[in-house]
Amino acid sequence: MSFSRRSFFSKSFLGLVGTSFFSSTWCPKTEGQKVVSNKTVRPIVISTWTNHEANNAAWNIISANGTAIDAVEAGARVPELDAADRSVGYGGRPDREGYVTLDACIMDENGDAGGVCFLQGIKHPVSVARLVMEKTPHVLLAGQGALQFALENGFKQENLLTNISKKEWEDWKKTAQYHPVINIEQHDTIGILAMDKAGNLSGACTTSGLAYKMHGRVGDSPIIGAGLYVDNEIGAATATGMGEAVLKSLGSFLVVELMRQGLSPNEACKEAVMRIVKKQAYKNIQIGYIAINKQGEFGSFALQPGFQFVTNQNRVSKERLSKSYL
Ligand code: SD4
Repeated sequence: MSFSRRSFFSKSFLGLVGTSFFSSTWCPKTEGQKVVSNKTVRPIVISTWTNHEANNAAWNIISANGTAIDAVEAGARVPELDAADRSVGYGGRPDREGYVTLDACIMDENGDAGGVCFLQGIKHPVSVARLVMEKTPHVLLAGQGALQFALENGFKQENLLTNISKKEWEDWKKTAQYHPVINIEQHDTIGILAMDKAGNLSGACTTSGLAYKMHGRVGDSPIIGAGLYVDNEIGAATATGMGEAVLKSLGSFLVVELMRQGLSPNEACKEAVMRIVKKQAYKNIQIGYIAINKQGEFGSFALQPGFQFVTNQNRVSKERLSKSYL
């Protein structure tokens, strides 16, 4: 049986809140443009690493007056289906037992969120995450339960382990040494954030996680506040890199809270990285944050050199190199 999140909550507290808090701060300027706190909305899409196609898919939705939530889902679906992206979805590197296990989450302008973790055999975990958000009273479904939910909702179970990922895993098993590889590929885990023409923010994050991780390991990417956080009043942030470090610092939530205190997206990402530097062993891991605020400003910061991200503020996606601590 599936529940409707909206009917579940509307009978409780949503009804008491009445009309949207946000709507009172928005007023139309000219057609297709709005003002937020007297500043013109500057729609934007930003994503981790060099996922130009993902960004462009998201931007196409934004530019056609679509919503940020539709845009980030469409963007995240691109690398999920791309066998050449070895850190996301189909073609992702398996865990040490040879299973491709997927983590994803999504969060919208209402503060609603959904996620799946340790999901196997489903090509679009981000879309399952969106259904968790929209059709259930829960935020996170794991493993077999997430799979069951996906199958009940029309997703097909398929083999996601490609020949090349299988071959590499078999080679890895000869030594079976586990150590993180920094910037393993330049088309790594995708975290994607968007602001639409109405000024609303959303984000998504999807990954096959660390290559050759322990079976059952879940990283930061499906965890709201760690791999992704969106607060429509303030901004949005997402993370890539060693999930354990992001989980221990609740990094994306931290970035958004730092922006709430007045830091720019760049400064907030930097401060979140510095928390890891201060409190954790950081020399052999990579962490990269990207963030946007309500004014459409973006920023990033990484622990190690080499972290790239892509922005769209118009049709053409632009690749950028993040500043870093080391
Ligand atoms: C994880 N944060 O599972 C993910 C991995 C990642 O770039 O972002 N790789 O820990």
